[in-house]
Amino acid sequence: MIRAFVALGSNLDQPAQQLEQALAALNALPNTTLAGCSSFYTSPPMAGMDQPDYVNAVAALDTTLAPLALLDALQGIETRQGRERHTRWGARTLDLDMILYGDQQLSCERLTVPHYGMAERAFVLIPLFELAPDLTLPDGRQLTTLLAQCPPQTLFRR
Ligand code: A4P
Ligand code: MG
Repeated sequence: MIRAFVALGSNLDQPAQQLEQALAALNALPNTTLAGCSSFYTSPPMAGMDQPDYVNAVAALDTTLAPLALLDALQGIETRQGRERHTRWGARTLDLDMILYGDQQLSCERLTVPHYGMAERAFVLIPLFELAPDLTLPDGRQLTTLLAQCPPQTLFRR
């Protein structure tokens, strides 16, 4: 069994409900249990983009799915919740990013884990800290160190 962490984000079509629906879908995945979820947080879009605010959270999964099978499952949930891919960083009904897959470091065309942007994203690090305050990344860095170094961002706990 691997403990994986998934970041959830939405800024279209009732974002908090999108996250609730996604959590139910994650819990229903084969060979996977939803082990926990952080609080939901509201934040403005990164890089001052002209979009609605996001709702973000992080979920903990216990799974025996292989990394690419889990990615397929996450993308299936995104698609079923009406995700359309137009532009990178575009507004979306649901984004599911695989933040961590156990202590594995993976890099292939479809999947880079740990997720490339996590260290710069307070909307990932703060909810992750709720679930796993003592976490150490596969490269040995402490989550608390990443949090201390993360650029300041406006984030409201809902
Ligand atoms: N991919 C590679 N590694 C991973 C991974 N660890 N998890 C590949 C998930 N996918 C991964 O993703 C593009 C491709 O990345 C996938 O086909 C997959 O094979 P995507 O979800 O189709 O496209 P995207 O989400 O538009 O791109 P990206 O780079 O994932 O966007 P981000 O980085 O997720 O940024 N502001 C706030 N406040 N909150 C947010 O949640 N999110 C974004 C999106 C922008 N601004 C935000 C937020
Ligand atoms: Mg994404």
